[in-house]
Amino acid sequence: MALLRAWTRLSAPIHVSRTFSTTGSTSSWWSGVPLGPPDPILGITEAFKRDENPNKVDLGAGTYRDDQGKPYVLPVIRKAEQRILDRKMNKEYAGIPGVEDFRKGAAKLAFADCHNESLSSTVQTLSGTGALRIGGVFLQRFFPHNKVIYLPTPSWGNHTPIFKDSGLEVKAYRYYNKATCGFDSNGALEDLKSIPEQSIVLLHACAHNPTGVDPKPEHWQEMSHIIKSRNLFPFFDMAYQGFASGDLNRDAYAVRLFLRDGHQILLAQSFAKNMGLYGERAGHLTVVSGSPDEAKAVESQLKIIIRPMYSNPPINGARLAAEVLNTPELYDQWLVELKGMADRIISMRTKLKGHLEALGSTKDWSHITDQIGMFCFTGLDPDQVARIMNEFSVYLTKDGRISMAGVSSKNVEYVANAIHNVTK
Ligand code: IK2
Repeated sequence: MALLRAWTRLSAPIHVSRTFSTTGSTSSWWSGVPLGPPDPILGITEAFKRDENPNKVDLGAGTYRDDQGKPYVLPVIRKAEQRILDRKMNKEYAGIPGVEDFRKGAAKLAFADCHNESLSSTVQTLSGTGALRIGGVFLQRFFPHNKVIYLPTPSWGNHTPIFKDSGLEVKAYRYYNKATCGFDSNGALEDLKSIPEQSIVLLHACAHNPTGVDPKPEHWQEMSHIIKSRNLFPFFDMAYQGFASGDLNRDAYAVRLFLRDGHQILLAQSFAKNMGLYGERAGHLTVVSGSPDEAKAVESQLKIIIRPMYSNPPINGARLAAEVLNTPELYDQWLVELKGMADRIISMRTKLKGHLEALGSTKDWSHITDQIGMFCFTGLDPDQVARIMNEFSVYLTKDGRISMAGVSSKNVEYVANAIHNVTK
């Protein structure tokens, strides 16, 4: 009690000092701070929470739900958690580049036999976002040419702020064809051919967010060729390995192709979706160099970037992921559970399209099943999005993106009916 009284006395002047007189009027240090807009993706979840309609459906944020609509912790993660607990490990700092077993496992998962360890600098990051940000700052400091990054149109909404805040200039290349709801291969290839040489190009390795539209292998081959011959630098964002097709190797096709074609790349990985480690923030960044000495220098600079930002990364998520990646029995179990998540999403795509057709929709919904991964770019325009939210309490992003992971056996018919009503 005495301590509390002392604290109250001590803290009082601090509070008073925040309100002060400048030009005769009372002001605050923060009176000039403008109110920012809500996050375009996470703001949807907030609106969903406020809605009292019992039939409401949240298809905004990209987080996996089971068929009961519940958040899903993979049983293999529970098992890994128990094994780690049983070991009674200490809580020491991991060191600036993070948990070593995790870094080794993450690089192997992405690159398989295309991996030359002595040429790679790797660091554990604060999930995929952190990998993009550390990579962005590294490019801003050390990319020897145009500090401009070209993003596909559209791209994940956070890419532009991440790279702008990293100090890069952000430009765009064509990617999505609105007319076909598919990949704009002509537009993308044409733009890649005209981007100024020695610029940076961001590529979604698989399960493109927000469109769900991926280039075919032959498109990737052509893109790799153009990017090489035009002396562009590829930065891969791989947030969905295994989550797109259910097959880790298939989803890593583009990354491995580029390595085999002799590109030096940057790769951002996230374990949020494929291991369900969202809030654990387990991510990874690799920079591929031209020689082992270069790789050492690059790693030293990555550490210099990280140290004043957050010093070193959290250990729990990385330990969990490492346990799964490096224990054969757990790894095999993970493959099954990962495929289970991918297959449930694929089956919801088929059901959603089927219900729309059964309701008599005359529109072509084949893009729902052609697209891949967590998201479906429905083609709903902003008015239709506003209507489906207001009239049916189905929440999605303004660009018409729905998270297929939020569609379940229980709500798929309701969602189809809502889409049909606003599009007929
Ligand atoms: N890169 C891409 C392309 C992503 O989609 C994400 C995750 N986005 O998920 C939220 C949403 O779009 O609704 C990331 C990177 C980074 O995710 P994290 O930082 O959680 O690993």
